[in-house]
Amino acid sequence: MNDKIIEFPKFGNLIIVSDLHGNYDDYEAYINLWDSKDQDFHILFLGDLIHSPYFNDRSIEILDDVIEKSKSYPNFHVLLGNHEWAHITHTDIFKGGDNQREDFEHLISYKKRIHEPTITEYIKFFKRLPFFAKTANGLFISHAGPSKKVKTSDDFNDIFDGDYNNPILNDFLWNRPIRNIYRSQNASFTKGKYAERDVFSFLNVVGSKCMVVGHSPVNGYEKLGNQLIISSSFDTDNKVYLDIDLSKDILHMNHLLDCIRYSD
Ligand SMILES: [Mn+2]
Repeated sequence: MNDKIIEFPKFGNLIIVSDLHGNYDDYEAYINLWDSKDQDFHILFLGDLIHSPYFNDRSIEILDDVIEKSKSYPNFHVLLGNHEWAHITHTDIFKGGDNQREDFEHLISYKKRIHEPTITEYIKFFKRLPFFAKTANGLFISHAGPSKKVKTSDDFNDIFDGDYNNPILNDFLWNRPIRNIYRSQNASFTKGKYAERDVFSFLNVVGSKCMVVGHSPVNGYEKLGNQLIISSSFDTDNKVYLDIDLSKDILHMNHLLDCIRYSD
């Protein structure tokens, strides 16, 4: 099995949590929903654990705990997000005029006083993170996307070539949905974006029924064709996570909408 795709079996439970961006309180609240001792009870974070635009950035506390849990629990999972990817590729990433890649490096030295663990050690951890998850009951899960460039299963399998600048991988870390207001816009405006039909054709290629992503801040959740976008922490008053019974088929969006829970 490729170590960049997690495959969940047709039994047990799965909690799905999207972008935390350094919010440790939310991280803790979601961890409390999970039964670490039950091997068939999984928790999956969709990436972007780090980089807060706010004053109290607790990205390091989250990461240190995540690294510990990843070592101890086979039922604890994290996908790569574009904010972790920015450190792997040394790409600057801006929010409100701040360079969040540089700020994160400063935060490490500030929190640790000495430079241990270093950014290099965090990057090593980021490089171990998978890109995707698939469930036997019908879901495909990623940080963002899909990529319109995936037309065949070969296109999809070629993503796993070790190159973090692979353009298709980048789409799965950065692409955003085209919402209604954009529909009339021209082709250059839809670059790096995807529509309902792109979700359908991608799911067809990988043989899944529905897709789950985070990345784009939404008010709790938003549906785009057979894709569900969730916001579990960042930039929403309605924090949503998913509670999936892996033994039950998810054949269409109504089955997936039934799995939506509000965290507060
Ligand atoms: Mn993101």
